[in-house]
Amino acid sequence: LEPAYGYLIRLRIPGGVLSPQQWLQLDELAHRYAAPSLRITTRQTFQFHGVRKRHLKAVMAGLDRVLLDSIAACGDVNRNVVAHNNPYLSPLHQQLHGWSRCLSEHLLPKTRAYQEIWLDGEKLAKPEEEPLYGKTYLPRKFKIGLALPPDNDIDVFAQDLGLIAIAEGSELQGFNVAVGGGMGMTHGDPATYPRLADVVGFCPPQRLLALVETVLAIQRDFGDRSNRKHARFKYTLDDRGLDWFKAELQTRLGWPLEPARPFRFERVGDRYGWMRDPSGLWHTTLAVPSGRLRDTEQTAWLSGLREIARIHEGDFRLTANQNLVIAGIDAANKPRIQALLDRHRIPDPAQWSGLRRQAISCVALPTCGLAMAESERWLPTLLDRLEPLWRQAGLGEEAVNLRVTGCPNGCGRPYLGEIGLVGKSPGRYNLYLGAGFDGGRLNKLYRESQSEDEIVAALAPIIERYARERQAGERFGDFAIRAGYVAAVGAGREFHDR
Ligand code: SRM
Ligand code: SF4
Repeated sequence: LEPAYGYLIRLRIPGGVLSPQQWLQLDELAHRYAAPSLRITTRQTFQFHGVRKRHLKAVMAGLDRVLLDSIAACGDVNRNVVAHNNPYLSPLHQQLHGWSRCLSEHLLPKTRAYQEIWLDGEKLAKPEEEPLYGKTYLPRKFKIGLALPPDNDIDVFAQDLGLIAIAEGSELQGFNVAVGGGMGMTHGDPATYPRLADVVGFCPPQRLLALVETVLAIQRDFGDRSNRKHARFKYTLDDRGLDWFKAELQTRLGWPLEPARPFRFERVGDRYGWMRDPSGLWHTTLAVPSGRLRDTEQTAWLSGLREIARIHEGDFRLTANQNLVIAGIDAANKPRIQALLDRHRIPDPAQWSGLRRQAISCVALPTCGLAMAESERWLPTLLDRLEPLWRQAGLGEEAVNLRVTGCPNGCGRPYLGEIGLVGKSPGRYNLYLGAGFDGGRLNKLYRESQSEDEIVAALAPIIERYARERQAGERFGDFAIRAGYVAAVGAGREFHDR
């Protein structure tokens, strides 16, 4: 007899796009083998929680039947590639999605071990060659994301390698290349810190695969393998310098990056509600609290989306903010889909304050073994206390980025929150303020180890003052700096400076 452990299975879904048939299969697997719940992650994919050991193979086989897998969704490899995915915002979406798939496939480990172990594939007779990852793989996980200005909906500067699409009209010219983003740190260890990626140049599409592979190989060869807390690409770059990196990159590639091209991000987060694209198709972005899809008394998420998948002819798109787009709906199907959303009480974020709309939380307890405090289960309580303050101050619709995590690893990218809360111990959080609304500036510690009451008490006067004194168009994070609550953080290394 052994303990009935519940396992986590994370899928690889580059760019977060799923067909209705794949949706129905995931729903079926969730009902048979998981909570039943599906959890949209901050990297545009799904997790099943609580899968029993004896069911792991059945889930993997079920994924395989609809051409999905969980390869490289965890481990010291390139992780799920995230991409801008609001098709109504740009005709370039398709190209970015194509690139996310292409990069994900290109950087997959070549081993057939997954097939052998989970899918009763052929027994591997001899050790395999891993041309890119070698025998020891990468020193640490590696993350790639593709963004399309003006929307920084994937938090491109939080990626190890961020690719910022540069377009002229509907023509993709290439990508600005940003290197060395990462969120994770350890409380009380200033040698660890969140860092935003630096833009180092521009790369045309035909050279992108070579570029991406070479950046990864540089981290493979120079990343610190002696200390896992210092093994991410961001530390390799800070230890050796950006000039060293650019020189190494050019030597390996045999050509230099072109100078970075102008770009401007305006916002992070998703745009909700119905939108019609120029071809006449409709898309609707749903706000999914903490990305958790399950049937509750308030909302029948799984049942509603299952019924929609049965009649939907477009696709489903997961966002890197844990939300969901039902995309490519023709005009005739729109009223039917809206009726199903209503019948299953899927919330309409138009009714929500700007604080609730942008909120993200990581999973944390009860499933995350690294959690120091609640996050997903606490967010509704926190919002119920902060939202009235936001509304009473007259800020109703005004958007602000609230990010909560149960520990400093940063899975909800909390150091990009204009209000960031990071678990310190049960019921206690560090409160960070001052991140950029466009995802281009980290926040900074304002108060340490605060209880829920203390957090509300600390934020109430700042919210009131912001409502009274903000300048035209001034964001909460910018105001927190101008009003002197925190200093602006430049480089990640300055994150802990007092
Ligand atoms: Fe994460 C570890 C959940 C996105 C930084 N993350 C974990 C684990 C697997 C805990 C563990 O190692 O035992 C968590 C599983 C919890 C659970 O019960 O489900 C976990 N991470 C998540 C997800 C599900 C959060 C969410 O609420 O959506 C996200 C899944 C992403 C995916 O689909 O691949 C998730 N994790 C992130 C992000 C955000 C991102 O990638 O954009 C980060 C910060 C960015 C970065 O990597 O720097 C992140 N997770 C970490 C770290 C710290 C890494 C570091 O450099 O220090 C850990 C711990 C570790 O790797 O040792 C971690
Ligand atoms: Fe777990 Fe910490 Fe990640 Fe939250 S931030 S899911 S508590 S590892």
